[in-house]
Amino acid sequence: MKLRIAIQKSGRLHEDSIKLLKECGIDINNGVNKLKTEATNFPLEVFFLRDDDIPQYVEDGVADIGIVGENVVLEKSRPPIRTVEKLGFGKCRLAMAVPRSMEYNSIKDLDGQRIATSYPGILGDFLAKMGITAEIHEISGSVEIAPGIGLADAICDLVSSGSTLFMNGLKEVETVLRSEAILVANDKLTAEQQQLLAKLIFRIQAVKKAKN
Ligand code: PRT
Ligand code: ZN
Repeated sequence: MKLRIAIQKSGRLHEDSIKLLKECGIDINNGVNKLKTEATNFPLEVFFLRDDDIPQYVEDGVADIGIVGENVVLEKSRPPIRTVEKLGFGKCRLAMAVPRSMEYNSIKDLDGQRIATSYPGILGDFLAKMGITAEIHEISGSVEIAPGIGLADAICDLVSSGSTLFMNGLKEVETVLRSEAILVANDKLTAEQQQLLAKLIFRIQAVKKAKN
């Protein structure tokens, strides 16, 4: 019996995910163009996937656990699957931004506006909670250019350093969500898989402790 973990195939979380496994003493053959590989010294099978697909794979039990941004889990898996550990990398925030020239005093200024985002679910919940009615335009990439081309009045997108917003003439005005990479798990693991997961979590916690 093996534990199957889904991690990002390439992108911002790929290297840190592999690094975390290594730091946990788990050696994997890191085949760049492979869909999956196996650990040589731990009963772990590793699937390389697009981050957007990871919540579904874990929810369906095709993978038992996964490493993915909390933002992706909250958007793609509603209600979200079980988070077992925060991992401390991939930190960012989902934020609202408006053109720098726009006068902005409070979230009420977004009432009736068009907001472009790749996170319509999380944004919809946030606006409802804030009592704001806005038009959500879902776009899959390059959200930051939407105000400049007249597609939207505001955006809701991931931010880390803020330089992308700056370069596009935008200013950050509200934080919708703080996010980092998390370890998620299917809720129907066998007893044996749960034991393996506990072992992995124990090692992850030791790695985190050593860094503090
Ligand atoms: O191919 P695949 O679908 O797997 O990858 P992807 O392109 O969808 O995701 P990827 O690799 O860009 O991001 C994976 C995860 O990293 C995200 O889901 C977040 O959890 C996390 N993360 C952390 C970020 C950022 N920081 C980040 N800055 N994801 C995206 N960005 C983008 C943001 O969308 C914007 O375009 O970086 C730009 C802003 O960065 P700053 O530094 O200019 O503010
Ligand atoms: Zn993606």
